[in-house]
Amino acid sequence: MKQPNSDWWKKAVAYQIYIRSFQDSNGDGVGDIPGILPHLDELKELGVDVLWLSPFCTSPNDDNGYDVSDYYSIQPEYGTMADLEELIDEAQKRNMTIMMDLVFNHTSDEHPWFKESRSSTNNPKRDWYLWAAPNNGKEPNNWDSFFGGKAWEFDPQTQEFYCHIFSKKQPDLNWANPAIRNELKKISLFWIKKGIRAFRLDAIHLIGKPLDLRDFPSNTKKSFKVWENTQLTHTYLQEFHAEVFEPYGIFTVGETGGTTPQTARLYTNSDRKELSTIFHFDHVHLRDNHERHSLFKNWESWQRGLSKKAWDAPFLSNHDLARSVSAYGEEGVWRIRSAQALGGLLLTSWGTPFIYQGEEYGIPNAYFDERQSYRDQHSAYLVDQFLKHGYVPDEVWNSWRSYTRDNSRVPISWSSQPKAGFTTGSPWMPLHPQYQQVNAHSDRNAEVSVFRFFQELIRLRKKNQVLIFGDYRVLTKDGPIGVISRRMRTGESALVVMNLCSNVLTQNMKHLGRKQDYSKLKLCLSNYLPDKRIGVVLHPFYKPRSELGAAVTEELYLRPWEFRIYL
Ligand code: ISL
Ligand code: CA
Repeated sequence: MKQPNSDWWKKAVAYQIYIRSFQDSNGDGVGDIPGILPHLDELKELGVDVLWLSPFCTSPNDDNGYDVSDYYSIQPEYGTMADLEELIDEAQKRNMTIMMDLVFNHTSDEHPWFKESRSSTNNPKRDWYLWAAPNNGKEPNNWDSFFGGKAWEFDPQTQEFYCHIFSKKQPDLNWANPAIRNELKKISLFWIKKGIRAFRLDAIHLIGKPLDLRDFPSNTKKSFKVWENTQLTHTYLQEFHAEVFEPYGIFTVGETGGTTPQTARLYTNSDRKELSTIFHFDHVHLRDNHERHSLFKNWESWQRGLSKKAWDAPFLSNHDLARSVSAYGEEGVWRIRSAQALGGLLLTSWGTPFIYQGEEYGIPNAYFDERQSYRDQHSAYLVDQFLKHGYVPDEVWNSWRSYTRDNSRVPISWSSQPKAGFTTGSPWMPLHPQYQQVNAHSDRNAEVSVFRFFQELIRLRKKNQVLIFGDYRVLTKDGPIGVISRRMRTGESALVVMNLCSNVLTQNMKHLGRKQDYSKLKLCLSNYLPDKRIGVVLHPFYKPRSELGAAVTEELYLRPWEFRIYL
């Protein structure tokens, strides 16, 4: 067992497994818990320490497990409690920790609590959810749902509305009721007893809804602001910290949309005793706004914002987003180099980095040709809304293919074998159209490999604490060239240099930072160095001007998507 209160997770690298799409073990076409076991060794080889598993509790699957109907049992299609216990054990043997995804903002409408709650206005569990009488025959207030439409559903039986910030099959819990908070603590302790030492807290920024259920001000476009990241949310989290997280030394990451570096610090400043760290989403909107060239600028502003007294949980993709190489890199000739460089940005960041399954192989978006290949009904609903509002169908279709969260839910391409090595049956969602060329097996055996570069990055990060704890100073702010200086009080320092675009660029170092901070450093990693194992120069068009051990030159010549570390 990990030592309570030690910050072991600060040195950790985390990896997200979306169980459904990771590996099927029994041929039913759905990824499952036993399917994870045979991959533990390669995850260990990669260097990851924490495995975040997407929700595995029993669920009617309106939202792939983010709608829980029983917090104490395992979704049958994912396996049994014994399978999960075995996974926890096997992970522990390898010194890895399982992070559980707690979906506590809402339950499924099929959860027995909700069934009771909706049965009558005086049921003892009525107050476990958010019910309100109609306002002039309409919704009680003007709150919107993230999945489109209003956040209220009318229930004919008792003639009142219940609140659902997500789908109407995901009614929101009433956190103001202490009975609910006690139930949720009991659930957390049940899983802690099973050996879980890390939690990801789903949509946790939404738990502190204003008690008066007030309207959002008419001058804000969306209602999200009134119930996001409120003071009440912090109060509830402090209670959980004292009673659940702190006593057992739990690593927590809260999913907190709508945060700024300032408000993020309220959650993660350790003095406030709330969460170890949070996921924030500023950078994921860059692509929607055609601003992905400003990734570095956005990224470093958060890094600076959190690098004092707070801890970040940097990520580039997850099960709700497009593939990172498609969103911020290049899918064509520079796919591999850009996937490597993005991995570099991620794995040298301040905070506990989260890799999303498949990112370590540079898997791009799938871009299916048929609409019926996609599965997520909530993104489909949004598309229909756009069409209804007169958007051009081709444009909607193309942007859907780029943005839909189904992109990251396509089953992992493990090999060029039939069914991509994911299943022996018929997969729950179509396989990646490129799986024969782009897959885990071919990447690991290629001359230029994303996996091996990630592995090298993690190895260096763990060996050189300056890459984890060193003071973070950014020397170029605007990108696409990023230069970051890291420095420990002991004098140990590092220089991280990256070119996040497909052009050759040069960077003059003359007036950048304090020369003494990096004049003695030597190049120890680049994605353009000859691979030691293969012993060849990897890119035929560029001479390797940099050699291992080279010093930082006054003029840095950076190839497309080159990523370097000097130590
Ligand atoms: O709050 C947001 C933006 O400000 C949203 O992005 C929100 O955080 C996000 O949609 C929440 O996602 C999580 O909860 C959902 C589930 O569908 C997602 O898969 C999950 O990651 C409902 O449980
Ligand atoms: Ca299965």
